[in-house]
Amino acid sequence: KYYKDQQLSIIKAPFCGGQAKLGVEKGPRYLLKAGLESDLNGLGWNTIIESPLDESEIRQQMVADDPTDKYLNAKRPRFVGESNEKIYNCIKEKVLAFDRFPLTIGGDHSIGMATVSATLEKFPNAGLLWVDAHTDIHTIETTDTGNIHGCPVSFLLGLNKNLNGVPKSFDWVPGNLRPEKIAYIGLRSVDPAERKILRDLGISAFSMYHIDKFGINKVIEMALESIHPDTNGDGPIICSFDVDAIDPLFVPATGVPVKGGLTLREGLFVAERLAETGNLVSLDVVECNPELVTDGKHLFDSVEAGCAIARCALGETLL
Ligand code: NNH
Ligand code: MN
Ligand code: MN
Ligand code: MN
Repeated sequence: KYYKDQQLSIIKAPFCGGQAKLGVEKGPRYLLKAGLESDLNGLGWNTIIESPLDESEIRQQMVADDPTDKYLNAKRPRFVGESNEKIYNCIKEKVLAFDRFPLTIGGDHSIGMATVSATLEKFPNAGLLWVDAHTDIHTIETTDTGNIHGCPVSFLLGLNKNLNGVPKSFDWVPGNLRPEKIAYIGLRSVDPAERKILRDLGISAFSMYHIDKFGINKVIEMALESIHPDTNGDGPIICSFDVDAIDPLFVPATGVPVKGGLTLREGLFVAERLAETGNLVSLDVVECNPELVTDGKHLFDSVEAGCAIARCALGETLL
């Protein structure tokens, strides 16, 4: 509906600087090694791969650990800001400018500030569905861990704009997403400062409690209606899918696992429902860390779940 006939770009975003654990930069390579591109081609997509960041350079920069790259508690603001600017420019200039669907594979979730910002410029009316165990809405001042993968939503909302001394590396972020256009699904780990932001801004948030209470189908309908209230949920949708939304029983290879999450089916149902709407304009699949496993089955399960989210959202199970 929103793009030329099944033209797809897979943007590899091998970034790890938004959190502390090495290995998440390997996510894109592992998802592709598992056959993601040919699976999507099998669904009729014409695929190009974009590589705005170099995996080994990113890893080296992370290991080198520049101690001057800090802002208050926040770790590596320059590394995060500059790397994300590259992803943002790539998506704008090489993907969206050619009317291609952006599927961005991470990488840690800080990259959501780049992918969502880029897509919003093409679809200003789009709503954002953030599927995650966490809200990732800390400001650069409230973050207790200092990990900026817990902050991308605050950047999208422009909450870091009027703070003193925020590094220039984030100047490219438009930060004009309105809080009414966001809905969360899958929450079960929200820090006190994040809870306050959610409440103050009145952001729609569906936690695991709501999923148990209403069922995943009803929750998705409520989430879509809340981001597109005037059209009964109909309108462009950006989905940023953190694999840690799904229970660690199914996706153990992720940096901040939280028990009590979505079943694999519930996670895939979200993706399938998005495909069914025909309204999906951008998808991220992030936070798969192939290094955080103790056996091969855990690795296979986690990578396969990431691929399945992308396949389902791009139409695999539409009949
Ligand atoms: N809220 C925590 C923090 O700010 C955890 C964020 N971790 C995530 N988010 N994986 O998706 O550090
Ligand atoms: Mn996240
Ligand atoms: Mn998360
Ligand atoms: Mn096992």
